[in-house]
Amino acid sequence: MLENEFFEREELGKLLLSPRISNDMGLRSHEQLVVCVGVMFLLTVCITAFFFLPSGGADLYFREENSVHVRDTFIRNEALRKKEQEELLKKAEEANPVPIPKPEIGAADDAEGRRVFVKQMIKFAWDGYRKYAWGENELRPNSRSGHSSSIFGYGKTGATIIDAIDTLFIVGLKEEYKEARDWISEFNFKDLAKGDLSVFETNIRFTGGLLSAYALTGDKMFLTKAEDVATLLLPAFETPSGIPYSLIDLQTGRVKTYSWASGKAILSEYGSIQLEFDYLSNLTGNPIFAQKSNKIRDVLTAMEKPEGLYPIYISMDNPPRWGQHLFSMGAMADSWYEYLLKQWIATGKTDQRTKREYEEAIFAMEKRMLYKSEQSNLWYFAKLNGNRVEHSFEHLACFCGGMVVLHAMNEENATIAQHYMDLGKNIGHTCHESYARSTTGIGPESFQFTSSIEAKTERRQDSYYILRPEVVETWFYLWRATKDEKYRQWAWDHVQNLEKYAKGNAGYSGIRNVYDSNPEQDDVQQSFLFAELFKYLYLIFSDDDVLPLDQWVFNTEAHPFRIRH
Ligand code: DMJ
Repeated sequence: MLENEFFEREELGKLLLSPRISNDMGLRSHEQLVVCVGVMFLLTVCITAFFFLPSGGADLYFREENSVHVRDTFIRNEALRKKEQEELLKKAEEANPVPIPKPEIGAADDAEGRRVFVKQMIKFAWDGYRKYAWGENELRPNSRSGHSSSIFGYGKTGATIIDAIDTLFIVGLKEEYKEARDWISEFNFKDLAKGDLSVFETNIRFTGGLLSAYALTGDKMFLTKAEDVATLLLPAFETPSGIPYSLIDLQTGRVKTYSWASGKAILSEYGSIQLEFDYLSNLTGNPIFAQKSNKIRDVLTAMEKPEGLYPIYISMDNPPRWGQHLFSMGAMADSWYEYLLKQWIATGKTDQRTKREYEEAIFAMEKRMLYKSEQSNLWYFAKLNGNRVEHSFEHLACFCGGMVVLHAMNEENATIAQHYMDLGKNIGHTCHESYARSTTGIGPESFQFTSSIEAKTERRQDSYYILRPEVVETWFYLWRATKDEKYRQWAWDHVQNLEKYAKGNAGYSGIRNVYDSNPEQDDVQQSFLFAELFKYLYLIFSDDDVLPLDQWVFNTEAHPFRIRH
């Protein structure tokens, strides 16, 4: 919230420096002093109070993925945040009066036109970031200022630059790529990072982004930076079991788990290290990274899984113990399954243990958690809490359609391949229904299946959309696998809805309620918009020889790594 601090300081400066205070009021010098001290006291109270207010929208959204407790805070603070954002916007309008011109939808009636249109969207969003938030983690597109969510700590580490650079390269935004490259060549993560960083997010966005920039360009600088970042994360792996802590402070070296996780690590986090670490060791010849990620895998292989399922929480002792028996295909679990499959593919299908563990895990989930809705025959993975079934499916979980299709594309056994192709189509359809059944044509964060609703939500706290990619990601894999035009059309519908509802003054923003015909924007342009949503949209309108899936595998942040053959 540094932008507010800046504005407060500006106001403070104006008040203290303005000669009109004393002249207009006709006060003597000791009275002026008393007035000044009074004003300063009041301002100090205001500024201090400000720092105790909750942080911005995306912080809450991110934490919301992980903790139900935060949802209450979210609702309570909504009105407060709205007011705060209106003020911010007003001040930003004064400070930056000329908005960047927006792209026109034009004659985008074939794949090429649509691809060019997506490229224009990327340029528009990038220009906004470049102009108003360069070096910050993310952009507030309406306030036209920097933004940072809690996953990045509180330093200005240019997350958008690193998450976006491979997309800039792929779509051919050369000037923009060059500028990003120059910034990264001076990037010193150790100096810039402040506070608690998420080990998982740093790995998938920073290490992953830099590795893919290297894989695409062959520019060694990116590989060196990727190794630097990953090396800084290594202290988090110093635990009895080797399962890493969730958070690390690079300045103090302090490592910890989330306060709400009761000392436990999270499946999707410690389980989504292997692609990056293994690739890094392979490229650099430095074995330490692969050793760390293999250790996690060995520990997991040795553990007994309840009915073949992987609970979300695990202790960090040696040997570790599972926490509460919560199972999901979505938040806090998702990319663990994704990485099992992709690690097998990334190693040129040589890692058979990983393939077997992937198949066993998905099979167990199909058995216990896969449902078909009663009225519309929509397939989805429910959540399990012990034996209690929650008929809820998340936007995050929609990635699994693409995952099973990718399995089908790589599977030799035709029956198994057909089974997962069908499942992928069904999941892609369900997630499309969650979009089609909303007012904006954009799907909510989470949706339910009950006797009265299917693929919709009536929960206010689940109705938002923060530019997530998982649904388009699944349509991308389905397009590549089937060449059914409907997947391109669905992607194009999403582009148009983004234009209508998510476009802000200088970029794209999340929306607070997908069921609102005039939705309020959350004023956050997530870094994964560039890394994932834009990339998948661009690729779905491209030919298959742009990043062919038999040569490239995407990490969970959609950063492409070369498959080892
Ligand atoms: C991304 O950072 C990654 O895809 C991650 O695995 C899950 N969530 C976001 C996007 O929604």
